Amino acid sequence: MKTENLRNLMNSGKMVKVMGAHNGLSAKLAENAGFDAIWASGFEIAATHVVPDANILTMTENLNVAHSINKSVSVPVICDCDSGYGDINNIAHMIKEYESMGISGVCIEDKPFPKLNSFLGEGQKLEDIEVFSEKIRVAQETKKNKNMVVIARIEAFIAGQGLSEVLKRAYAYKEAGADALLIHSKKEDVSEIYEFCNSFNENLPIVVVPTTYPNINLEILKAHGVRLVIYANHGIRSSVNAMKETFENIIKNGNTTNVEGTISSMEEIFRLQGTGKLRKPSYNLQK
Ligand code: SPV
Ligand code: MG
Repeated sequence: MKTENLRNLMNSGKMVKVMGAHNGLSAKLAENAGFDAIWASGFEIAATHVVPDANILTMTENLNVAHSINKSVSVPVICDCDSGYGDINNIAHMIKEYESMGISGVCIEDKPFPKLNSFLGEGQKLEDIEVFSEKIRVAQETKKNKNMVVIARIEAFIAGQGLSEVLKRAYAYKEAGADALLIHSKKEDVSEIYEFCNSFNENLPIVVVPTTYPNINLEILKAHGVRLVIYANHGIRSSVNAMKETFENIIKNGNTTNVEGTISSMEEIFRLQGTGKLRKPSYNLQK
């Protein structure tokens, strides 16, 4: 059902707004704020384990978090599956596992295993086009639910390549059966995305992650064929700042008086936990 929702959203013509999350609570807050879907972010999940976003965590560790996220929200969840945790056999296993957990979409990027976060260092290595195309084909052949979305993520701009390499990959991955293309860019403006959209002559939903180019206009992006926008890391970045300030303030003052006005109330957390839905037993045992 959620999977069908994601596919319908993607084809609805409206911009699908997706927020990154790293656990059930952050996903719930995103849903409550009005986001259409959740991005189970590899970067955020790695950060919450205090390890680099470099395939240090296993597929199962990421999947466990994604499962917890999926159970916490009613909107669809798209999982960041890095480069698919290995070769085509790892991809087939991954799709079976993610599908069995009710995950609505997976995103696989065209970098070799182990991947490195796109914003780390220059000269990132790209996977061979044929190797990656086969990963997409195998992902599509493996899934049982035809609505499950497989997003092919193109890292050629990230690796410092030009438009022709990005286009070559985009046509190859479309041919291999990708349901959508994530065009990643680390430029400080949206120019590479528009450059791609203006040259790509296929009707396939485009996904963007505006981390380094925050100043986007959703209407203009939509007019260029962008259908999903993923705000990939703003949850973890806002919570780290908030916790740092609170913790430092408490260490300095030895009490929590100064922070009580800025932190959430216990009642708000009780609400988020669904405490009000706890059942009262019908029996009344007298001691
Ligand atoms: C993530 O959120 O883990 C992503 C997006 O893959 S990025 O950090 O931009 O690579
Ligand atoms: Mg990632």
